[in-house]
Amino acid sequence: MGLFAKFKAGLQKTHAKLTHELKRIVTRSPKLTAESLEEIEQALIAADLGLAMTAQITGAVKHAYETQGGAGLDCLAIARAEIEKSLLAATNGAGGPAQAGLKKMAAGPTVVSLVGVNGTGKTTTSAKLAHLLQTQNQTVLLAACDTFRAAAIEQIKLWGTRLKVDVIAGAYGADPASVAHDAVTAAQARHADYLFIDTAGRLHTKHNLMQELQKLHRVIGKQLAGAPHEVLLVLDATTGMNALVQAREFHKAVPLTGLVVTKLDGTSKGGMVVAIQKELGLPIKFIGLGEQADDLQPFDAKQFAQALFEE
Ligand SMILES: Nc1nc2c(ncn2[C@@H]2O[C@H](COP(=O)(O)OP(=O)(O)OP(=O)(O)O)[C@@H](O)[C@H]2O)c(=O)[nH]1
Ligand SMILES: [Mg+2]
Repeated sequence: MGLFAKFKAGLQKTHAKLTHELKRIVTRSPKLTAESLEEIEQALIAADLGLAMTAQITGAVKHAYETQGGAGLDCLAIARAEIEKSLLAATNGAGGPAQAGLKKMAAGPTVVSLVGVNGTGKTTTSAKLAHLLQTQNQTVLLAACDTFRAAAIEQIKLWGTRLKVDVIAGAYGADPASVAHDAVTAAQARHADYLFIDTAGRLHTKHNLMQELQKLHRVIGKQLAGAPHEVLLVLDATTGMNALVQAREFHKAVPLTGLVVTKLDGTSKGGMVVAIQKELGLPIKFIGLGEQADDLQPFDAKQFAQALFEE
């Protein structure tokens, strides 16, 4: 399957829900009325696009109706254009050299920390990212900094074996910051291009979790200037708008550089990608479309909007 085909297949559920409802509304009443505009609004909200995006789309539909009249008014095309515009606005301005959407430091390893609540896909995404960068001839290392569960260390080691990527790990219960420190040392010694740090999603309390992350980032920041160079929040698309709340909390504790939205393959809530990017102004860097190593794609605003609306 080609890249776009895979992207589209993964977004099929979101696409179906969104376009089916919009088509039903415009087919029934081709002439825009206050009532049909309200229905369009409801459909957009139901697709988890968020209030701000919904208002932008309905505003554009209304404007088009008032200036061009109802004949040939294509609601879907308008929605697609507005979504694309909004996604591009948050994606732009990243700047600097990049590799597959990630910053790339001129010298020394680029350190990428993956954070998020439990079960969102941090470990899987660390492995997928290592694999993606490997296919681009980058040398990569993984750090097993979720030391809170023994199984978490085993899980990432298994990925390492499968992908032939070295995993720097400590003992179960070890200080995550000290494992991260060892991993940065190893990455420097081996001249690795990228180091991906898998972190815990659950500790005794949420306060602990945020403090651990802050400490981990502080420790490696002292060791290597600017590290972690990327802090990616991993969000589970199936949680819909809940992800927005998580994103706000994490962003306050550990300044994020971008988002990864996973499990888009299993949900019709794909619209939340748009809502979150719009509300937080943080770029979505990657999306997860399955459980395999190559089921991760750099986010592409244009393709995303196209996959949402195109037949
Ligand atoms: N369908 C699908 N499943 C995914 C995706 N990403 C991750 N998963 C699955 O989600 C589950 C949780 O993934 P993990 O990577 O273990 O999540 P985590 O954030 O590391 O979880 P904790 O370490 O418990 O905090 C696993 O069964 C993954 O295979 C995705 O993009 N699509
Ligand atoms: Mg994990």
